[in-house]
Amino acid sequence: MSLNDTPRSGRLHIALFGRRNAGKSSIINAITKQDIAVVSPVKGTTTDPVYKAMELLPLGPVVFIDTAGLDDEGELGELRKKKTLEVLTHTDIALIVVDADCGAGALERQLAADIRSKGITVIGILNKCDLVAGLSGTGPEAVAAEVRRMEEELGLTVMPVSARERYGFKELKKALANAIPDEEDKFRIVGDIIASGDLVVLVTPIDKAAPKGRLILPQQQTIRDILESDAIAVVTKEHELRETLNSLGRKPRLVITDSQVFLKAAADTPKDVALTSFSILFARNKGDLEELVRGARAIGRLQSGDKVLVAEACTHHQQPDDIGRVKLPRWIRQACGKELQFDHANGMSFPENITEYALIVHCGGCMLNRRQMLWRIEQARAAGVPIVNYGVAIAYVQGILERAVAPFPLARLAWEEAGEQPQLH
Ligand SMILES: Nc1nc2c(ncn2[C@@H]2O[C@H](COP(=O)(O)OP(=O)(O)OP(=O)(O)O)[C@@H](O)[C@H]2O)c(=O)[nH]1
Ligand code: SF4
Ligand SMILES: [Mg+2]
Repeated sequence: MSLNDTPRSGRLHIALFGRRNAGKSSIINAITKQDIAVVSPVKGTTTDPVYKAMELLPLGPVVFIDTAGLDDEGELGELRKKKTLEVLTHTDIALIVVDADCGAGALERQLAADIRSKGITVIGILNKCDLVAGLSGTGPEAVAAEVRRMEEELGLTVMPVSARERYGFKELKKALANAIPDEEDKFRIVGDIIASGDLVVLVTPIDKAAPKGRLILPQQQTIRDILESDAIAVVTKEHELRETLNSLGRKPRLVITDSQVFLKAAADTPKDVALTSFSILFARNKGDLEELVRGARAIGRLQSGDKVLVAEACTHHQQPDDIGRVKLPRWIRQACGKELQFDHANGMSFPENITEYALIVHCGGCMLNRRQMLWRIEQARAAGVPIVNYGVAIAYVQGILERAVAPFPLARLAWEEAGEQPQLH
């Protein structure tokens, strides 16, 4: 599977809007440093929306959408405008492009207001700054004045660029990265698989390792998400789970347990009640659970001599029985019964050559946002290397992954597609 096979829905959609000849197509070429879009001085060169999927640092996988000018005239022009505006139904970030030589007017003001009313992030681009700088002879000041005027008129952040001279694009990419809508907000922890009025039971051990006087963040976030769904959260320790379930009066929709007590929770939760773990919920919230389940299944297929990369997104202080350095390698060796070679990588990027690995085991990625984590998964997928995260790998080596992913149809399918569970050692 190549990078460009990523379904469009998994990528950030960035669409360019503006009048004909504003330089929308030229900007796509300048950002991507490729001649993707047709550019010409003839007004109305781009007639239909054009999609281009690519990897773009520091944004990750994106789709650029070039559109036809919104000031097009006649019957055909109206039709083109309609098609252009339809693009907004799947746009994450909209860019309004203005020709610095003409300035922004009523069309751009209306467009900015319309896009904002749909809740879509929007940034202004003042293009052809080379012309303004050249004309007035005052250079950067003239550009700055024009940017201020446009920011006031449209109520937007405006980035000055020249697609012809190819400047301003590093800053524009940074502005895009900052404008990425917070996906964690959109992507629920459990809210999408429960309904209002549902009972959800949470099993949280209170042992020596638990922090004093409070619940840990994933537990708090899960309770919050349940309450936001108008569902009912019942919190218990593992020892009281059976009694809790008996006293509920009706079947809960879901039991969510700390992975450490999964086996006890599984024994005490009737087979017809869905059971999962906090780590599985967060692997799904912060990544691609299906892909991670496929990665876990690859543990059973490892061969002696295989190289496994343990990747952590930050360089945290290492404990004597560090999970990434000590515990996980031991558990994985035990689970597959093979002699494996473990390499370690820490920090924001994968090593150059990941194709030499039979498996990547990634940390939970608490320092990464969903998009960054998805991008790493994407890099592994593109290189044909299975990838799993700590939470899913631990569930697998404990033999609990199958039940823990059962509430999620796609992840369950990913489990089933991998065939029979090999005998764990
Ligand atoms: N001086 C200058 N000219 C530019 C710049 N960007 C684009 N142009 C020119 O402006 C004209 C229109 O550029 P396009 O990129 O085709 O504009 P567009 O917005 O895609 O136009 P339509 O597809 O017709 O809507 C071309 O002749 C470009 O060479 C720039 O930064 N500076
Ligand atoms: S889970 Fe968080 S703290 Fe642990 S290595 Fe990954 S980013 Fe660092
Ligand atoms: Mg064009």
